[in-house]
Amino acid sequence: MSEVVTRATQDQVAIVTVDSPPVNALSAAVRRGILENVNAAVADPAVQAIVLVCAGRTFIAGADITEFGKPPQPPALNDVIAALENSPKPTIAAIHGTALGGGLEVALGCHFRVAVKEAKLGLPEVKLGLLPGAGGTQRLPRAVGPELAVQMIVGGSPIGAAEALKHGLVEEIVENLVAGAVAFAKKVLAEKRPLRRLRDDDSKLVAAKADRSIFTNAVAAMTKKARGLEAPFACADAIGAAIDLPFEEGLKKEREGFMKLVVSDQSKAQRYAFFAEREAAKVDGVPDGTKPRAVSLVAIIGAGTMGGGIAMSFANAGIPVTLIETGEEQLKRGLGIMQKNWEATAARGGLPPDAPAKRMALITGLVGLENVKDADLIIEAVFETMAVKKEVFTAIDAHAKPGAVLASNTSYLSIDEIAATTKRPQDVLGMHFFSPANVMKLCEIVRGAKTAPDALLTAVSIAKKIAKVPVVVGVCDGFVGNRMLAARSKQSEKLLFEGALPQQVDAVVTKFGMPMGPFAMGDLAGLDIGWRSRKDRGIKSEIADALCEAGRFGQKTGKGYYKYEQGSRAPMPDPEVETLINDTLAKLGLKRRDITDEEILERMVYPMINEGARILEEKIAARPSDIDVVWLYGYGWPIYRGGPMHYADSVGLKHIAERLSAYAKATNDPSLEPAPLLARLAAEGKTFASLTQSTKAAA
Ligand code: T1G
Repeated sequence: MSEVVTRATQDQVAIVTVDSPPVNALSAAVRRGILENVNAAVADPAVQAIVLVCAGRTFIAGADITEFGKPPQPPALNDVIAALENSPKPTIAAIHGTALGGGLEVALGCHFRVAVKEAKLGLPEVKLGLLPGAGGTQRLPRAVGPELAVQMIVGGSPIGAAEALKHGLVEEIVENLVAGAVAFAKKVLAEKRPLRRLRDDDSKLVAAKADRSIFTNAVAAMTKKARGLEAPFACADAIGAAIDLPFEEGLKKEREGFMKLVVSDQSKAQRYAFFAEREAAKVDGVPDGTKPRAVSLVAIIGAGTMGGGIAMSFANAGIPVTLIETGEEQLKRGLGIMQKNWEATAARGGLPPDAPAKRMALITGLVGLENVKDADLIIEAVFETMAVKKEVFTAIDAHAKPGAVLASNTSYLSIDEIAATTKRPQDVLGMHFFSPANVMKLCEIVRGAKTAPDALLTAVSIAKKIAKVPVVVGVCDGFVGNRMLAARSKQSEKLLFEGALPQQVDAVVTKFGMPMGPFAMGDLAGLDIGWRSRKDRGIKSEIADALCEAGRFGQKTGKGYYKYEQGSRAPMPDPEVETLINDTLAKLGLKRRDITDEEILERMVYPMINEGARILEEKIAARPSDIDVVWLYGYGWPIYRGGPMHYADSVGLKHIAERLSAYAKATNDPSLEPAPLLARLAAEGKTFASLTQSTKAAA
């Protein structure tokens, strides 16, 4: 019999327990175990009802994603579900933790579901570029109605037990999981309740069959933000089949949709991103047994845009914050913005009405750096110059308690140089958040030369606690993300000098799937910032300089690379800019040439990949997938392309190396020559992913 699924009978109720850590995923062994034990319980005359429950921290969290792409092993999940649904004895799923994907589909195959109040139920397959492939698109609409089914399947977010009860997805909330489920089973038997096979119950589809707009409106609302993605629309089609077709035909449609997506590049990229995010949190070079330090109070220095956003992230996670500013006025302004942000979210229904007050209560605003004295973690988010950083770190070094972790939110500067101003460089590191810090998920954790392993683990674990995605990076100018962005910005500027227009470059980049192109981004950030720093450093960028000399600083002046209508952030191409570019090039004696979209895309992406290879050579990033996680969660890289390094492997490193060499010669820019690592992998016909595979194989 199965090792991962066991069965015990209690009071005529067979309790089938899945125990396959970490998340009871539906591996072949688990599927076999459930099927064997359900069949045995059905055949056992001493059994009147069957409860399916899981050991460990959660109910089944889905199919085993690591099995995708491999030859399928029996039994098929649909056969396991059919055994539960066709059982002549009541089958009850007892849910705790997260019933997700195939796990919820198994529960939907049961006649009844009960859950503890903390449980979450969802079909997140769309986040893996898939659709629920074991009846979820046919049974969930029958359980909760098409509207909520569309939200849950096309959106991919789970619902809580209370909402599941309200919509009839679960029959009862139980205090104690197993005892509650057994009591529920006894009630079903005592009341001779008819066994509810969702496949036979179209009652919740009637309204949508009569008025399809119930369904199409829900789909329209949920696919508004699905630009470039295939799975959300395939999910909607499958749910549509539940409304239009008999169950078995709908199931067939679902299967066709699933089989198409599971082999798609998009799903491969999204599954890669799932594991990449989890790999990123595993820090190399930390001795086994190293424990993170306890953090119960955080001090944040600076209540500006970044400091305020960071403070909100901690309060959102229930962690108290001391917010420190140089004066009452700055403090008041910072606290005011945080309150307004929370109130706006609550007004949109994104937070319970009392949340803003509760979260504000976790923030203590104080003036004076001495107020860092009780904090376990101190995050500095002040003006981005080394002089100011050193002044602040000298002060917090004097006041902070022993064992506190000192973090800088710098996005460029050397953590080693900052750490050297303190007597405790082992406690210093970078925690680089992205704006808006209360929204963006990425946190680059910058490991200094002297950073202690437990300090590092403290930053990684606290970042996860505040729902950030931590990636550990080394010290260099711009760390991983901004360093690669600089390589792209250099090319976007050169393309203008060679003949492209801002709107052409931005159109190529957004068509590729990025949220915004380099020139619209420049206008958003403000062109005057780069202009002032160029002037400070005595360097020129003739086109950008000419724009600024003409007062075109971007959105803030209503004109930059684009023009903006009053109150609008929509970039509109401006013929004045083309004239300005032509005049500037004429003065420099440069001629414009036609540049293809293909060349623009390659020169926007390949130099970044090349820089990524250098970052790996220098061990600034531990693995290619870490670089991808940085771009996915910090720069809006389209999830269905998996990240720059994964994308490079899908294009082929040989082609990329050849194109880079060609551009290096054509534009007389040696920095475009392929990095040694890229050149080697290309020559050996290998991929970036092979680097991690060989490391894992060696381990
Ligand atoms: N398959 C394989 N491994 C999984 C897994 C899964 N479904 N879910 C998690 N893991 C591994 C994960 O890689 C990590 O491993 C460890 O478990 C802990 O995970 C037919 C097609 C459940 C909410 O999309 O959302 O069903 O890094 O770090 O933060 O229709 O894991 O320790 O080696 O994330 O507590 C649908 C995916 C699948 C849910 C727990 N299901 N999982 O979060 O832990 S497709 C999902 C999660 C499907 C059917 C279809 C989360 C979690 P390692 P963790 P966590």
